[in-house]
Amino acid sequence: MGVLNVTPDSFSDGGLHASVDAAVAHGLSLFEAGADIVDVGGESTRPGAAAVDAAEERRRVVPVVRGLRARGARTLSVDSTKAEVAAAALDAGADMVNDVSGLRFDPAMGPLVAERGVPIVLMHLRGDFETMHREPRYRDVMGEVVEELRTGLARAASAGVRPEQTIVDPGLGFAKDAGHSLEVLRRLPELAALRRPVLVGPSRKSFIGRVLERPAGQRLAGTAAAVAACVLAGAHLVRVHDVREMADVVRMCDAIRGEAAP
Ligand code: PMM
Repeated sequence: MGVLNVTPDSFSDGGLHASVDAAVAHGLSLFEAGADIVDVGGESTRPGAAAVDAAEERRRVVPVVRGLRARGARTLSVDSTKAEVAAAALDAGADMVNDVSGLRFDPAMGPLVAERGVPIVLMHLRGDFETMHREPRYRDVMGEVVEELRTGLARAASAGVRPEQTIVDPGLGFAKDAGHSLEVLRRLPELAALRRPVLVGPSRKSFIGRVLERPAGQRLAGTAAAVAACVLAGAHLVRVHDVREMADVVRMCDAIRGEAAP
């Protein structure tokens, strides 16, 4: 899954795609580089980022989804916690929803996804975008992530979402400090208990910066190491900015796992 942030302030690629045309061209280049899915997002979740209302988020996301769809994009995902934005993106041709709140922020999201019959990523996040970076505390981080994702799956089911349309994500860096994110990566196989495909988003994140003491623009090798750890631990999807490089990492890990004969 390639990341296409159409926000003025995302932490690692914010402001890069000033125009719709530039964003569409970048999205197409992610598919050419080997992405199976491109995830289009119009709200930054960076600490301290300004909240975006649904109308502004729609204005950012919809033309880019429409442009990509018109130019033959493969699978398109919309990264939003708002049902209104997701509905507009699905109308414009998106195929699936990536909800980092795991259906917690907008009660209309579950019913929308159920009605449209599209896949949904349920990510683990505690609190909201404002509070999630304030000293997250866990007794047993992976145990609690698994249980809270299980609750998210139940929330989806009670909204009428078919279980086979759900994907789970432990939410690296969301209400997790660097130690928590590293422990989640170390214990990733425990997510198999949920019996759903697993998506992980380690790309350029601050836990890599904490280990390597490098800014977001210099975390390519750190991201490669984290992506390898994810794939070798059984992740089915990885959400990354540097698609060409990470596609090689994934192919290599698949070969090591014996899943892709050379
Ligand atoms: N991370 C970000 C945004 N959306 N969605 C999922 N499912 N998983 C993630 O880890 C995730 C996400 C934040 O990173 P970005 O600002 O580079 O998009």
